[in-house]
Amino acid sequence: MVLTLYGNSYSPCAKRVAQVLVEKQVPFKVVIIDFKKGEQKAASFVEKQPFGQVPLLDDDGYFIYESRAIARYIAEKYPDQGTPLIPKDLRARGLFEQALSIELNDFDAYISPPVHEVIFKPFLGLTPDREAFDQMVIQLEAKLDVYEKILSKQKYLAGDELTLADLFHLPYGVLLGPAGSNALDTPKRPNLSRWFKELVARPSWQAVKDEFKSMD
Ligand SMILES: N[C@@H](CCC(=O)N[C@@H](CS)C(=O)NCC(=O)O)C(=O)O
Repeated sequence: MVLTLYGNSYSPCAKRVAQVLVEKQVPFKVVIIDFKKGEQKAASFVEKQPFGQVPLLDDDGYFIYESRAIARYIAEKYPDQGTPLIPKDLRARGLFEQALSIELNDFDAYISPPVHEVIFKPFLGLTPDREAFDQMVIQLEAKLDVYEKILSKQKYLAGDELTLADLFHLPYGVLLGPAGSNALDTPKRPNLSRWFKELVARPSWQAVKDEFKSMD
């Protein structure tokens, strides 16, 4: 049975999963969860995703949520098709786990707050605080300086092969420019810019970045 992904076009996390499905050449259909109608908090949805959030994946009655966990499930379920996104060798896998931790703790934790401040607050009828945004970006930039060092020695975050850890940066990373910071695309950090531009240009990202739609 074809996989079903619940989400919508406003959800960076749902796009994170959609991109991995495209990379792995796995057909999927989508069910749109309308935030304006509060569908993510409906009892029938919360039964499957107790936090009342998207994305949620249904694989023939097996339900899994949390975008990164879903992505790993997909990459492990289809190891021999599409792009290999999880290294097999023990040491390469260790560095992959390291890169996943970096993405979560040194990137996501620092980029989500400024993006929420400027991009998502207005959806909730709240006014963004530009000064707070600027302060948060300063903290993010300190982390990106470390990324620059890492990426000056290797092509990707876990080494010279692309992994899930790289792709996981995209959904929030692409919102930083529209939010008002060029921290991911500046001559100050040429290797970071090279890496991020290459990720953005991937056909899988181009296919999912705008519209949340079935691909089967
Ligand atoms: N850590 C979760 C975060 C899920 C999340 O924050 N989802 C947002 C959209 S990206 C959502 O459903 N927001 C609606 C709400 O919280 O009511 C993941 O990676 O899947």
